[in-house]
Amino acid sequence: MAKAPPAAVVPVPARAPNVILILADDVGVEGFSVYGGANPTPNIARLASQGATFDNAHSTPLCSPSRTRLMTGIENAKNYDAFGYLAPNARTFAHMFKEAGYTTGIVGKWQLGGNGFDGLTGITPKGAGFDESLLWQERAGTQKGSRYWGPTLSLNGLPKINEEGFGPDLMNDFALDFLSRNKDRPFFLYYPMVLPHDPFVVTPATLDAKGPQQKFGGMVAYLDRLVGTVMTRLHDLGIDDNTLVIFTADNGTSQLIVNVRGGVSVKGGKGLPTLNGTHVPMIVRWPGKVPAGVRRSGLLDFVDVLPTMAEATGLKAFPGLDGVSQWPVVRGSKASARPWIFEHYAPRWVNRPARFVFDETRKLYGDGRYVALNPATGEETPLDPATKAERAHRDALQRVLDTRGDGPLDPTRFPWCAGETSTDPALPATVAGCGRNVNAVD
Ligand SMILES: [Ca+2]
Repeated sequence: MAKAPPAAVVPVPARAPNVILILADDVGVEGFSVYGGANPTPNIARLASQGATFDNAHSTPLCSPSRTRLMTGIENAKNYDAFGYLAPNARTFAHMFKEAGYTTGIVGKWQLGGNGFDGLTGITPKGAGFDESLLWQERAGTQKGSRYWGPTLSLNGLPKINEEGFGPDLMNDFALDFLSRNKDRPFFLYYPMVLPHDPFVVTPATLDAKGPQQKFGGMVAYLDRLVGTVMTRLHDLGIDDNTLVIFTADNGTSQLIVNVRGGVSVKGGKGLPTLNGTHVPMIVRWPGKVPAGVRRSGLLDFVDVLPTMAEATGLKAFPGLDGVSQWPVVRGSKASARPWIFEHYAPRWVNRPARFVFDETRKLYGDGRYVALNPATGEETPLDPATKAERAHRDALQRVLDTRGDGPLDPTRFPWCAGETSTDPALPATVAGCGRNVNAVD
């Protein structure tokens, strides 16, 4: 008997819109001038001046949980199994585009193939729906190598060790080449940049930078410059008006870095379930389709990105997602698409787990802490819900926490300490630690 033919790919029209999703690594809103930050980032400001900028968009506090959430449109309680890992059977936004006939590419950081400590082997870029890839940390553990100078990369699944060169440049060259090669057919490019994550290094444009703070500033400026080259290439290829571009970041800035935003010093909150851990840039640009230079105040959760891209391009999002489309908010026909954001944050990697829910003004943590939010400064101020209105507000958030059905938080923080002596005899080494840090953990 003849084998069944492979599932037919529905041909997309040649003029179906392209999509580029750029994800910076470890930089909150305070890192960008368009959000009032002191770092000069003119290219990202220009992107914002040509599109819609969300003032209240949130990732999770850490790399892997954010990537899982962004790529699948599903809340972490349901499909986040370990740090540096995404299950091989996961359905991602790349599948959505690929199954619609798009050419799909990814360049930058992967970190989903397994963390090397728990025996789990995660999804491959190909398995996640990407036709082409140039990635750092496609495999975990000791094989990671450098992402910056002389980077250790994988090209379409095969090792590509570079003795020299600056990783972000090599990756950006791949991105630009991908755009040029695919200008005549619909494409999806996911560009999870490695910048400006630590280690803080000099860039080709800031070879004299000294100290983490100055180096970080140079890395953000370099990131901005690379985004500018992507936009220039789109323009030069004549596909500017047929391409949706989204720029965001995967979590707050490193806790080692202090940025100035609107004259206020903002300490990075990466890893923490606070505003400075989750408040990230989100800029959506598509000339002719998205109004230019507008701000959006409604809440946006990373789970919303997949359904938003689906509605924008006329594709069908998978059923059962936790995200909602923000496309009506992007376009301006609606002020807000969601009343709250809930996160089940159990990274199983260094940082303490927490559950929390927040709306535009208040946040309630699973341990009962109730705080007022100031997204402009990142401050969270503890509140005593003494008034009737405040009690009602708190109760409404409590109902969200009570109805998530997400189960207890996994307390694991140091998976590499399994089987070693705990620093606290009352707790397992995977919870309390074993006095051994893992370098360059993410
Ligand atoms: Ca990150």
